[in-house]
Amino acid sequence: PTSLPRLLVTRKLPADVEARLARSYDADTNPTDAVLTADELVARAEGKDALLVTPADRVNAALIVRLPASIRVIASFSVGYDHIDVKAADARGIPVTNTPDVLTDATADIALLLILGAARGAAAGMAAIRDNTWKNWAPTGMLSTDIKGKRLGILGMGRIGQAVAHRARAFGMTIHYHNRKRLDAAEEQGAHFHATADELFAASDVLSVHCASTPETRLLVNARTLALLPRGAIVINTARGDIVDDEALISALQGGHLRAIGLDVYANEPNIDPRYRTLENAFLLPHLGSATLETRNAMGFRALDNLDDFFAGREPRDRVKG
Ligand code: 8YV
Repeated sequence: PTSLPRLLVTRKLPADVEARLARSYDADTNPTDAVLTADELVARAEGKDALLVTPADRVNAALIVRLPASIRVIASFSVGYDHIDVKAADARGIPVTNTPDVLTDATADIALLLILGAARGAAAGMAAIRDNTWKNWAPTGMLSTDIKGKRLGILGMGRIGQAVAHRARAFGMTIHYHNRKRLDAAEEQGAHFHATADELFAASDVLSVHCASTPETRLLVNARTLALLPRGAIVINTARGDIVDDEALISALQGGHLRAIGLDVYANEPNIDPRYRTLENAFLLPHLGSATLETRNAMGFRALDNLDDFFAGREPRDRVKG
C-alpha cells in the first residue's frame, strides 16, 4: 500500500478533525494544548511531509530555514497568517494555506457581542451581580448607551468586516469603513467609504478592527489616531492585538476620551497587559472569535481539504501569498 503523507499536527484539534486526519495521514499529533518550542517543532518535523500549525506557533523565517527538506506544505488552522513568514516559506517552495470563510460568522458574532457588551456596560453589570453590589433598580442607575443610530467604523472591510456590517445594520447602526480598496456597490450596501483610516476614525462612534496584522497595520490604533475618534467613542478588536497600541488605548479609556473598549485579541496573548484586568468599562474575552465546536471543526476540515488538495497534486484552494 502507498504510504500516507506524514503530518505533524502542533496542537490538539477537535476529535472529529483528528478522526478525519487519522484516516488520510500518518499523523504525529499533540495530545495536549501545550505549544511546542521552536526546537521541539523542528525536531518533530523531521521526516514529515506537512505541518498543521496554529497562530500560537511562530513559524518565522528563523524556524522555516531550520525545517527539514521533507516539509513540502504548511497548513494553518486559522484565517490570520501573520504568525507565518510566507515569503520565507515561498523562498523554500513551501506553500502556506489558511482557513477563510468558515469562521467569518462566528467571529462576526463575537464582534457584535463585544460591541453590545462594551456599549451596554455588560462587564460592570456582571461585576455588580457577582460582587453583590446591586442593591436596587434606579432610574439613573448604571446608564450606558444605545448602539442604534450610532456610526460603526469598520477598519478593514474583508469577509469578517462585511459580516459585522450585516449584523450591525440590523441593530440600527450606520456603517462606515476604510479598506485598501473600495468595495463594489453590492458588497458596500450603502456603507460610507473613507479613503484613509484617519477619516474613518473621525467618523466613528464605534471603531471595530477587522484588518489583517501586517507591517502597514501594526499599531494603527495609536495615540494619534485614537485622538481622532469623537469623545466617548468605543473601540473593538477581534482581529489581532498588535494592531492596537495598548498604552494608548488604556490611556484613552482611563482619561475618559473613550467610553468603553471590547477586546477579544491582545498583544502577546495570553500574557496580556495586566492593566486590562482592572480597567473599568472594558468588556474582555480570551480570543473566542472562532471558538465554537462547529466552527473549529469546519476550520480543521478546511485545513485538511487544503492538505488533501496538495497531496493530490492540486493547487490548494486557500494558498496565501507573501
Ligand atoms: C484563532 C484566529 O487563531 O483564525 C484566526 O486567525 O485568530 C482564530 O481563529 C483560532 O483560535 C485558531 O487558533
